[in-house]
Amino acid sequence: QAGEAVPAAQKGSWTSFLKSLAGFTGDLSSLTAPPFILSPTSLTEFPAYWCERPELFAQIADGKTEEARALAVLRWFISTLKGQYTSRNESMGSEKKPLNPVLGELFYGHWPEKKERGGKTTLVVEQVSHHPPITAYHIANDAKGLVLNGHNAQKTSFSGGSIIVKQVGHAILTVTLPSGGKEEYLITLPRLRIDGLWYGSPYIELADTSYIQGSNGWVSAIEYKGKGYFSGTSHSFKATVSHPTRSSERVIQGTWHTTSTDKSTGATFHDVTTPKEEVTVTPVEEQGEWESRRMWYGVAKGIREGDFETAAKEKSRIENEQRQRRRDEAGAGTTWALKHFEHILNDPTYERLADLFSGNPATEDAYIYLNNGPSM
Ligand code: CLR
Repeated sequence: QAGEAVPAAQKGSWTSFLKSLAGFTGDLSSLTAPPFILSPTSLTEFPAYWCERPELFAQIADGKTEEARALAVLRWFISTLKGQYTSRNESMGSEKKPLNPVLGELFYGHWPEKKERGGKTTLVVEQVSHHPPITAYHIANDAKGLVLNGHNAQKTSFSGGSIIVKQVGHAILTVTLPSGGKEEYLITLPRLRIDGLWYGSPYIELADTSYIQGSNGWVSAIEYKGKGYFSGTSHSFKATVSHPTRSSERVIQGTWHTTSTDKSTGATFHDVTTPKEEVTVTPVEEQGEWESRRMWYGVAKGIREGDFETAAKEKSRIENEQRQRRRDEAGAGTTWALKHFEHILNDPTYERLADLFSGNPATEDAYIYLNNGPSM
C-alpha cells in the first residue's frame, strides 16, 4: 500500500517529496525530504565501506600470481557491496537521505593493526566539492603496500517510480609488490536504482555492469541483476574474470550480500555472512571542527532523538556559515583550498588503464592525495 512505511503525520510531505522527484535531474541533496527519511550520517563517512573487511583488502598483497591478485581484488570488491548498499536498511530499516557534506568537511579513521593484515589501515576523506557534491578518499595499508584512491559523485534521475543513480568517478587501487613492482587496478562503479519509494521504504538494487581493469591485463566484468534475472533473487551478480592471452574465462556467480561460487571450481568465492569491522574514529569531543561527526553533531543528535526542530536549526546554522564563507571568498577574490587532495583534470593513471579496454571515457579528472593525513 502506498506510503505504508511513512508515519501518518509525514504522509503529505512524503507525497510532495515524491512529486518533486518526478522529472528531476541533478543533485538530490538539494531536495527537502520529510524527517523520517533523514539519516544522521554524512556522505563523507561512506568511503569507510571500502575497508570494513580489512583482512580481505590486505590479502590482495598476498596473491602469488597476477591471476591470484586479480581474483583477490574482485573478492574484496564484491565483499564491500553489502556494506555500501544494504547497511542503512539493516541499521535504520530503510535507505535514508544522508547529510549533504559541506566543502572541506573531513572524515578520518583507521582499522587497527592485526597480524593477519600486516599493519594498520588508514582512511582520509575530504569533501572536495559542494556543488555538485564530490567526495575524495584515500585508504592505505602501508605494511602491505596497498593504496586505494578515489572520488565519487552522483548523477540522479527519476524513472518508472525509481531514483536512478549513475555514479561518477572511479577508484584506483595500487599494489606495490615485495619485488618493488607495481600493479594498478581501475575500479568503476555500478549504477543504482532506488526502489520502494512508493511505500516509503527505499532500498538499493544494483544494475548494469562495472569493471575492474588491471594493469596486468586481467579484467573483471561484474554484471548486476535484481529479482527475476539469473537466479530469481535480488542482489544477484555474475562476474567474468578474463585475460587477453587466456582462452577461457572464470565465472563467479551469486548474491553480493551473501555468498557466491566460482563456477569453474565449485568453491565458495566470497562470503559476507560473517560480521564486518567498522572503522575506528576519534571521539567527537577530540575531533577538529571540520571533522564530519563534530561538524554535524547537533543535527545528528536532533535526527536521532526525533527533535527535528533542533536538527533543522543546526543545519541552517551550518549552511548559512558556508554561504557567508563563499561570499567572503568571492569578495576577497580567493577560492577554498583543499587540504589533502589536489584536483587534476586528466589523470594519467586512469588514461593508461582505461585505454586497455573499450567502454571507458578516454580521460577523467582525479584527486591526487597529498600524503598529509593526520597520524592515526
Ligand atoms: C555514495 C558512495 C558509496 C556508495 C553509495 C551508497 C548509497 C548512495 C550513495 C553512494 C550516494 C547518495 C545516495 C545513496 C543512497 C541514497 C542517496 C544515492 C553512491 C540519495 C542522495 C538519497 C535519496 C533519498 C531517498 C532515499 C529518499 O560508495
